[in-house]
Amino acid sequence: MRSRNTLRRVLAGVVVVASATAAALGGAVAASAHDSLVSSNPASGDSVAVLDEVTLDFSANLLGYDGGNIVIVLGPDGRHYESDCVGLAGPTLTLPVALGEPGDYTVEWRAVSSDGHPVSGAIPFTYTGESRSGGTDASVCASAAGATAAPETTSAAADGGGPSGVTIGLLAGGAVIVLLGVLVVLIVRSRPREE
Ligand SMILES: [Cu+2]
Repeated sequence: MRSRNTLRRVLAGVVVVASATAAALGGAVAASAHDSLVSSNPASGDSVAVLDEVTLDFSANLLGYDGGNIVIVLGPDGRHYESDCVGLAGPTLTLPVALGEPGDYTVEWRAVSSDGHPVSGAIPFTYTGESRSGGTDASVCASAAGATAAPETTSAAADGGGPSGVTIGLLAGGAVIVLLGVLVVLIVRSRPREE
């Protein structure tokens, strides 16, 4: 009876600790927000006659994971018009571009928010300048080329990405706590009773 009561008490303690940790984690997650795109050149819907560089300014410094921040520019023909990899400086992403035919272009971007979550979006703009030959079938940047399909999946997962990350974190945290609890129970049970 005695050891069963101890077991019950330990299990109750584990539940309390697990709930408290989950609440604390939830609070911490709610307190931190994803960084958002503050401004860009070109801005959504802009018409530009000259454009050598796309810049995206975010609300906080992005994380510089290798290949984590990706910006591509797709032309009216669906080809790529980046001329180099994207550069990161604090909260700003800069992408050199060489546009081709006049028409509708789209900047597709994905960035790693300062809280570690990916954010993404698309900026449509119109190029009205002179027609030039150019464009490539894939990105000239290796990390962006490897993730050419990424903008679609990430933009779909942009809002779902955060919560699923949180869920995974909570599940992992919960699992660790449960394992610790089981360990404690096993130790308590295996300890010889002296009385
Ligand atoms: Cu976040």
